[in-house]
Amino acid sequence: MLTKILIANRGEIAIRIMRACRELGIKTIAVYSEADHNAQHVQFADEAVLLGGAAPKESYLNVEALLRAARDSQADAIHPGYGFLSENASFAAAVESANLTFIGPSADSIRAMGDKAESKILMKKAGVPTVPGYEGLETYEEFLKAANEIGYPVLVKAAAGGGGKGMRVVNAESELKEAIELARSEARNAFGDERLLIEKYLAEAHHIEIQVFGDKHGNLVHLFERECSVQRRHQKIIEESPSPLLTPELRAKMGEAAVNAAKTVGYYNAGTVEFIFDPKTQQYYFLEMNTRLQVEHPVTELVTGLDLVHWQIRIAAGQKFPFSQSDLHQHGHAIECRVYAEDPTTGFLPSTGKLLQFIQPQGPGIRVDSGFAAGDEVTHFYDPLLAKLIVHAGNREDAIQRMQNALNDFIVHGVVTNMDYMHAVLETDDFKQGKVTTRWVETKFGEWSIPQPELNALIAAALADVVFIGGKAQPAVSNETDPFNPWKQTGNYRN
Ligand code: MV4
Repeated sequence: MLTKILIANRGEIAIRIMRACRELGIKTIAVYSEADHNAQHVQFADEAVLLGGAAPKESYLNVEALLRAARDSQADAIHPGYGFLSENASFAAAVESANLTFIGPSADSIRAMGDKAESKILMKKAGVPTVPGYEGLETYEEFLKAANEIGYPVLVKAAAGGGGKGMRVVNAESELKEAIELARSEARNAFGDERLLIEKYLAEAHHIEIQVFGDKHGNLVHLFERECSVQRRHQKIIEESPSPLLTPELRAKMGEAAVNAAKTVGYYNAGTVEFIFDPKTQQYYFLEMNTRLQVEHPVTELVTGLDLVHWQIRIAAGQKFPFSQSDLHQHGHAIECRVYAEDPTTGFLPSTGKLLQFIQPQGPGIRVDSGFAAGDEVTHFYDPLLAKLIVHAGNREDAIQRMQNALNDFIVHGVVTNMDYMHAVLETDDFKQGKVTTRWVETKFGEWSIPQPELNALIAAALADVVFIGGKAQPAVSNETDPFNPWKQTGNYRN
């Protein structure tokens, strides 16, 4: 078994991974940038190593510094979390070459799935349904012929891309030429690779993904689906499991397709196969595979009762995954809301500053994964994700209600958050009926505006912040007669 793991990440996911390590009796090493000296993930770890400057390239993307930190602190494995280097095949290979265990799939699996054109070709060969379209086209004439054959609207995607980067919808022939040129230069700038693919655009579809899990002995299962259709600019905001759309038959078929997709690249550890699902035709198509632990993995954990990070670590250490497909079941309903420090009234610009209050909701069926505490600074250097609020209940309706109550109970002062916005999404009939497609937020939920808080609420919030001095919770009235008062000071109390 592994004894000491370096977590090559920050924020909530670093802490999430460290929790799992502690539970398994494994020591943890945090890494951090100059902007993260006082970050929660640094305080949570057994040891911490400074990588470099605030810019990700100098710190969390700095392969040399990470490998040096692992060697100097005698780690035996590296967990990459999500984002940063988690889907970098060269990094995975470099970790293994340094005689460390990479907690994730093989470098070859990451590489095979990293290229959207190559992975699509692989999937077609394996019989996994893909969206009708073409790879490997070059001239405008070739694209024109393909588009006419497919039928508009079509979608032009960067072959090297993923997550929606370099993607362009083309509604008619008149838009095709410009779309190809724009997508090409975007792809060249973002990935240094201008190859494009073209396919049918499914406008009213759901984004449904299947969690897969495999060990290094050839066992591979799926852990059911997550519905992730509530997105803005390719950033998911609400995820849930089960999907309100899937029948048991469809779920089984998609699960099987996902397992086949993963087997094609000899996959082990945690992975996610993304599908686009057309509710009209009930057809599902492979989009891409994410070869990492995902942000929304807690939804699957609550519904299956499995700790995915525990199993990632055990599998990386060579253990067998002991469950077969028939052992796995979905229990109840889970929803995740991503609480971002961003302002819905400014087009969701990041909102930075000191967290004057940060009081997390509690109660049965409520989980909060966060990398922040009151007094912390939210900076512009990194993702503005403050916390993931995850609820679990017996059924979808109860889970929605539980989430709305938990959002109401989550107190954040000092930065603006998207919590009111998410509360309003959960309140709509479309969401309650499970009718939210990938374009719903941006096309049908545009007119939402922030409700004005009551004056009394503003006064109460302002008073609450006044007693919050220097980032430390302090009582409004200091009780100097209490011998155990942690704030008791000699001399002048005010600072
Ligand atoms: C699509 C699609 C519809 N048709 N492909 C988005 C990110 C990447 N994983 C692939 N994505 C999509 N591919 C076809 N052929 C819809 C999406 C998509 C999406 C598109 C526009 C706006 C929001 C979206 C959210 C999720 C998926």
